[in-house]
Amino acid sequence: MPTLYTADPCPYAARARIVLAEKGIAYEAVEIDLGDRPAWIYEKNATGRVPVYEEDEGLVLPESEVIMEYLEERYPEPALWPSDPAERALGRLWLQRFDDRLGDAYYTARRGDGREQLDARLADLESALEARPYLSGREFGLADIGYLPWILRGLERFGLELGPATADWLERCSERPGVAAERSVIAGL
Ligand SMILES: N[C@@H](CCC(=O)N[C@@H](CS)C(=O)NCC(=O)O)C(=O)O
Repeated sequence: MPTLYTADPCPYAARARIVLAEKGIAYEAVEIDLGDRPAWIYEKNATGRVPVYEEDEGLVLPESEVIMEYLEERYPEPALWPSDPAERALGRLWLQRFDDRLGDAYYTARRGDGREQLDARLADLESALEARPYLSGREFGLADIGYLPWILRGLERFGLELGPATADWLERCSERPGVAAERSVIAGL
C-alpha cells in the first residue's frame, strides 16, 4: 500500500489527500509534526517538506503538483483532467501560476499584511469562475484541487468573503468526497 507523509494543517498535503480520496486509492497516512520534523523525512525529501508520496516498489515523490500529476497518470479513473487538450492546458496554467494567482497573497495575508492583495486575487478568481464552472474547465479536476485547500483554510483563518460564483464553485466542489473529507480535517485542526 502506498504511504503519504502528510500533515493535517498543510494545504499542499491536502492536494495529495484530495486526489487520493477522489480516486479511491487506499494508502497509509503518516502524520508529520511540522514543528518537530523527524530527521528521516530529509531522506524522503531533501527539503524536509510534506507531502511525500511513497510506493512499496521504491518510488518516492515530493512536491504536491508532481504527486497530483503522477496519480492522475497512474490511476486514470476517474479522470481529473479534461480530455480536451486546450482545456487541460488552461487547467495546468492555473496550477503553474498558483503563487501569482493566490499563494503569495495568501501567505502575505497570513503574516498579517496585504489583505487587499488577497481580496484582489479573490476578485480575479471570481471573474474566472463566472466564465466557467470549474478552474479545470467544464468538470471538477486538478486545477480546482490545486486551489481549494487555501480557500478552505482562508475561510477559517481570515473569514474570506467569496463572490457568488466562487461560493457556488465551493459548494459544488464540497459535494465531492475528497473535498468533504478535507473540510472535516480542517474542522478538527
Ligand atoms: N512546493 C511544495 C511545498 C510544500 C510545503 O511547503 N510544505 C510545508 C507544509 S504546508 C512544509 O513542509 N514546510 C516545512 C518547511 O518549509 O520547512 C509542494 O508543493 O509540495
